[in-house]
Amino acid sequence: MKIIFATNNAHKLSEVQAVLGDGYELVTPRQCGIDEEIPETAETLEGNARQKARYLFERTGLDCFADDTGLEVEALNGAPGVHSARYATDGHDFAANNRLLLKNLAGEENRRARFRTVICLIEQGKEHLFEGIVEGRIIDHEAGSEGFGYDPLFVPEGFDRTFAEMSAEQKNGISHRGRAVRKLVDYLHQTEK
Ligand code: ITT
Repeated sequence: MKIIFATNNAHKLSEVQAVLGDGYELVTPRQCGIDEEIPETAETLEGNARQKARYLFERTGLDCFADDTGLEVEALNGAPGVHSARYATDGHDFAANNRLLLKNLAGEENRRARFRTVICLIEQGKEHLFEGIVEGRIIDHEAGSEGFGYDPLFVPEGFDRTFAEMSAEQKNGISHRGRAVRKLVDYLHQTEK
């Protein structure tokens, strides 16, 4: 079954495809002829996931979904949160974002943080939301080279390695996105029956 996934982030695409498995073929906006950046102007993850999914649905009329993810740091009152992609700069500069996060947490003892993903599926014109959360902490230096974004700084609860020190499979097994996508898969399987 083909389904459109509203992302231009290749890392996300491969993480989501791995969880969905062979039964689903993900199609990107570019493959549907949508080359412009899809607007993400809402003030919540839910709002952005819905905005991206609706944008695609209005242009294609096909089943589609989008995810929006944020890193919520307790000592920073939930920042960078919905602004995670543009924390340090206007672009998706992962290295600059990580530097700024470390700077803002310098000397801070409370390192608790969580990743939260919200997926909005539009299926036969109707919206469905799925959420995935992973709790953890921010360490004081980057470690590892797998994954993307804040992965080199984030150690999930119960582990002593960052997401960037884990294989894609290990990360997917416990991550915010893995959890949200498994809820999506459960829903899709139910509706197939
Ligand atoms: P799309 O909107 O095209 O899907 P994006 O990179 O902008 O891609 P998000 O808005 O969902 O994706 O994510 C915001 C930022 O949060 C992203 O740029 C990363 O810096 C960070 N992020 C998201 N998921 C992450 C993950 O699994 N691990 C580490 N950082 C992540």
